[in-house]
Amino acid sequence: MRVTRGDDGRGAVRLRKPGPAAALGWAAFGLAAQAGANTSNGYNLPPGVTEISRDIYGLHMEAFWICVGIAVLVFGAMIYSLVKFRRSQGAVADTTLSHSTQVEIVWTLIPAVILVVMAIPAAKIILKMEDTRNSELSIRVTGYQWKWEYQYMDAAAGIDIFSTLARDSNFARQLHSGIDPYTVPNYLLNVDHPLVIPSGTKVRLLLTSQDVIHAWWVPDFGAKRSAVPGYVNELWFTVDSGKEGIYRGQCAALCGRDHGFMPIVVDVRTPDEFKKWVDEQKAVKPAPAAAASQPADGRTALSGQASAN
Ligand SMILES: [Cu+2]
Repeated sequence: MRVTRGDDGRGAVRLRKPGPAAALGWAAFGLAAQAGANTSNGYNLPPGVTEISRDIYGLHMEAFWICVGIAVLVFGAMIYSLVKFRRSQGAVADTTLSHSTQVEIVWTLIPAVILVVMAIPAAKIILKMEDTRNSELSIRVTGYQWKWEYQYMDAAAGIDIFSTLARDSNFARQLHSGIDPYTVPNYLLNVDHPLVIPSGTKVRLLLTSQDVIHAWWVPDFGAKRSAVPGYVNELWFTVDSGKEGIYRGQCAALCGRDHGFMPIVVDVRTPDEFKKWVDEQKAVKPAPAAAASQPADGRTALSGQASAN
């Protein structure tokens, strides 16, 4: 598996052709490594660029080290017993021992304590993930077969973006396209219009779908949630200031034929740059409410709609 930063300095992923052995590695780790271009080393979860992603990483490592400790103790005791009490050393099996209440109490209590130790921080983080209060920017995210729509609210109200697979990836993926996917930067992980958000800002996504169940997933944000038709799910993240750049993810629910062709790209900018981008978007393309205020027949739209801008 080869994942390197591209020369655009913004977390572009370049694929280098793997050998036959490395191809297996791709199958096992490739997806996670590609999607977490910025902070994944390709073998572990990405620590990410949000408080939640670091919390999740911390939980994951805590559970990992508990597992390592248990493995060392259990396998250590097993190996010691096998070597020390082998028949060639004159060991004789104890055929009288049927059970020991003391040992049963101990091997029930210790795992229970370990579970509680793991559950308390996990519950705290779950509660924090659900707390979408005081968000500063809300964006309605709608999944479609097979693209995403981002409708901004709050200060960026009126901006409405459809985000679809980048054209070079789309051409290369066609059967008999003759294009080597390894020559396409960010193959299947690039879009025409990324989601643009400000850093250091609590961003809340309101997720829904127009057809089947999709899932919005950006590993570096520690963010993944289903987009279900008829429901609105919430998700929030605050990307650390100073961690501006491009972050990539994918639809994480098997949503049909082209499920693998609806990637997610998030362009994180400083609040000032974001504000500039919002102004540009509004200047280039009148927001739907603004457009509605100047219909062809000259009627004016509802004042409530116009004030949304
Ligand atoms: Cu999908």
